[in-house]
Parts: sequence; C-alpha cells; structure tokens
Amino acid sequence: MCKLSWLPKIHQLYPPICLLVIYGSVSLQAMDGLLIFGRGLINQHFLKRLSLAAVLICCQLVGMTDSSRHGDIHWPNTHFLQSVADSSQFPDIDLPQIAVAGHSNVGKSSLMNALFGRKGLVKTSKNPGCTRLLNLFDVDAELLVVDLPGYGYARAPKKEQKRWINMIEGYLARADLKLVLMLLDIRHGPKDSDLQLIEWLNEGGLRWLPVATKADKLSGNQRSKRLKEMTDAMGGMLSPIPTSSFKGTGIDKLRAVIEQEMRS
Ligand SMILES: Nc1nc2c(ncn2[C@@H]2O[C@H](COP(=O)(O)OP(=O)(O)OP(=O)(O)O)[C@@H](O)[C@H]2O)c(=O)[nH]1
Ligand SMILES: [Mg+2]
Repeated sequence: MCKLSWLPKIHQLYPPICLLVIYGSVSLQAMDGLLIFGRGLINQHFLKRLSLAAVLICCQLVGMTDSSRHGDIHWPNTHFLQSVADSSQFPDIDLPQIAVAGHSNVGKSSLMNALFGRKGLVKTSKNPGCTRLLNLFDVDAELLVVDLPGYGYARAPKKEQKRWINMIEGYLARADLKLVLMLLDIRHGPKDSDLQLIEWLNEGGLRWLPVATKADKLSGNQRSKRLKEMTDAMGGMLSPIPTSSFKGTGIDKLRAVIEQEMRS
C-alpha cells in the first residue's frame, strides 16, 4: 500500500495555521486599537475583527483539548477494513499492526470502540463468542488494529473452539506485530488459557501489554490489589493499565502507551 507519510495531515496543520491567523488578527487589532484610541471612537470594523479573533482563539483551545488526539494519531479517524477467516486471507497492508487478544467476553470489542472514540463501530455483545473472525481496522492510516475472536468460551462446540484457537495462533505466528494488547478482566485476573497465551507470546518474542478491563466494577482499593496480583501472576515487561470502556477510564493512557510503542 502506497503511503505518503512525508505529507503532514490536515489535523497536524490545524494548530500552526490557527496560531498564524490568530497572531495576524491580534496584530491588526492592536494597530486598529491604536488608531481608534487616537481618534477616540470605536467603529464596527474594529468590533468585527475582535469577534473573529475570539472565535479563532476558541477554535484553537478546542483543538488543543481534543482528548482523542495524541501525538500523530487521530483515533476517531478509524474505519473498518475487512474480516478474514484465517491469516492466509490477510491483505497486504503496509501499516504497523497491533492485535487485541483475550478471553471471550473480556471486553475486547468494547475497548476498541472506546479507543477509537466511536460507539458501535466494533460489534459487541453480552453473549460470549460474538467476534468469530479477525476484524481489521485502519486507524488514521497510521495503524492496523485487529480484533481477535475470544478464546476459552467453554460452551462453544469443541470444533468451533479449536477453529478459533487455530485462527488466533495462526495469525499471531505469521503477523508482523508491534504489540499485542492482552486483555484481562480486572475482577478475575489471568485464567489458565490467558497464561498459556502469554507463555506462547513470550516464546515467540512478541511484545504484549496487559490491559485490565471493566475497572468500573471495582472500588479504588480493590483495583490496586487486583492489579498487583495480576502483575505477580503474569510477569511481563509492561505494567497493566486499568481501563473501563463504559467510563472511559485509562483510555487516554492506553492511547499514549500504544503510540509510544509504535514509535519505539
Ligand atoms: N461494566 C463493564 N462492562 C463492560 C465493559 N466493557 C465491556 N463490557 C461488557 O462486557 C460484555 C462483552 O463485551 P465485548 O466487548 O463484546 O467482549 P469481547 O471480548 O469482544 O467478546 P467476544 O467477542 O465474545 O470475545 C458486554 O456485555 C459489554 O457491555 C466495561 O468497561 N465495563
Ligand atoms: Mg468481540
């Protein structure tokens, strides 16, 4: 895929252009002000320019406080690319890749909606086994995020469980991944199936980031206790990030860590 990475994006140009216009406008105000002060009157022209400067300053403040924009990635600029049933169907995409892995129903798809700041883009369900294919999302033409089917859904037919595991392992083994987000329900910590996957990721030399989901279900004290237990049980290079897709907890931090990992 051809990517014009040297071209700045519109949102990257936005703050400097705004600053330039504000600077120009404020300088004109100052000149107008001096002239008017000299003549001792305020005309309509002056008031118009003053309101234009106020509007531009507000726009700039909104641009600076947009929490879904970190560094180079504008997260809401995400679109669904395609679903694939196994890694052999994977399209040739020249973007750094991250995968979202975890037990069935742990909150993978919900977390992706929260990360993208786009409600309903990724399909979620209260019934386990909702995501059954590898779903690919292009984030701002900077990043490819892959939503994986959940493992460990005991009530799914054995044949189907085997197919999901093969699909996940086949993909993880072949993909050129920058990072795997390893999702764990903060209340339960890692299950045997999670520990198996972690061992497998470690053996393959893949970098993984533990993400504790559904943090809204616990009080502050309980959260800290569970996070410590989680770290002790899993090891790993990166500390777990507590998140809640419902409340937006930890989402900014997670975006920042992902972007940092992309750059390293
Ligand atoms: N309280 C709470 N519930 C959540 C949160 N995130 C997800 N859920 C709920 O957990 C259930 C599963 O969410 P999904 O995002 O579909 O989980 P998944 O891991 O993608 O599930 P599979 O695709 O089946 O593997 C849904 O009922 C969600 O509403 C959260 O942050 N807090
Ligand atoms: Mg899902």
